[in-house]
Amino acid sequence: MSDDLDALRGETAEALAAAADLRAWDAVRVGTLGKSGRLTGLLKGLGAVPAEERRERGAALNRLKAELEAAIEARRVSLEGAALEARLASERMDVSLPPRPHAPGGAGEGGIHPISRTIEELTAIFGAMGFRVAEGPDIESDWLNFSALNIPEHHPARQDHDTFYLPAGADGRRPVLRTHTSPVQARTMLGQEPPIRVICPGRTWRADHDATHSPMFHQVEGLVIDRGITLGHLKGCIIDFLRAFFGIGDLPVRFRASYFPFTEPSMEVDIGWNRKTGELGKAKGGENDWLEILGSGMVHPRVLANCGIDAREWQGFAFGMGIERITMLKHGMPDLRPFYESDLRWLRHWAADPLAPPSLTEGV
Ligand code: 2U9
Repeated sequence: MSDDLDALRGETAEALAAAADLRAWDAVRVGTLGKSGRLTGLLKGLGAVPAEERRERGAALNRLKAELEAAIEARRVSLEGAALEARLASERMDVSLPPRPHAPGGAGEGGIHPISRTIEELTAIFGAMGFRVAEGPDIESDWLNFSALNIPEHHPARQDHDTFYLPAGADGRRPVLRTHTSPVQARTMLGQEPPIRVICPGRTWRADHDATHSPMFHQVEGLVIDRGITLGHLKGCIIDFLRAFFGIGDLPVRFRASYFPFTEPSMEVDIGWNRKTGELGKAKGGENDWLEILGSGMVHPRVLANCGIDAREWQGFAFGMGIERITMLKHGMPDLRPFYESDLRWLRHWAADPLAPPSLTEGV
């Protein structure tokens, strides 16, 4: 073989060995096999070679081309393998390490929305009392949202709820956006045997919009069904929950007779607060006042029957409250509207630390 081909083979091998990364490798490839590359130049010059040498030189050039192509490709494979190894080594992480609160892109840059945090707290507090969480759809039949709960067709409560109705389905009945989470309890009773202990947090809808009402808001309702359940169980459960949630061990709690179609007897529940400062708890002097916080009662026997439960064997209590309302009261938030406005300044101010799990006795 001619000296120039030997030289090209040797120099290309050296240049490939010296190419430490894929950029340098590509420069060697282009300089050899590219349009103006050395080998391409030699191939182009074949026409000028005397006819008697051309055949032999052409065959030698083609052998060299195949050889160089193979050497260049082999070097690419080895450089890519080394680059991958280096990346794997530099990006290795120990998933068993505890999270760092302020790692870039880590937990320090995100937060839990106050509604989500309240739901976590409700879950923790009621979970410790043996409740589990049940969920259901936002779109409900009017039977589950109203009729099963002893709110018949022309009952004024249907108007009180300012219901969003959807177009009628095949059965001619209009589905609704649930006006409370009560249909989730009805579904739970229809779907499982007692005893039952559930809380049902979730989105609810009413056609109402002002400083203290949003058309979409959140409720949590609870239901206990067991043998021998009395008003005493209801009172103990609610008092324990309110004192744990607001973190005030001696929070005054008052039960006041009221009316709901789905419970009998029914009671509204008030907590003590300071009329002047708005602080929750026992106020000093004459500044004590009561603040309504939730509704409750013993499940109406007709509701039990509608949901397939024999009221002679099983009794139960239920309660319901607004999640925004208890969140605002707990943290002293003045306005409901920013909950849904996605204003980062508000979110950063009120967001909860995702690394601090809710405790069973969270302080205010
Ligand atoms: C079933 C049986 C009984 C749920 C209850 C209340 C009392 C109540 C409102 C308070 C303010 C909701 O956020 S609010 O608008 N709720 O006062 N809810 S008892 O009773 C039920 C539910 C389902 C099957």
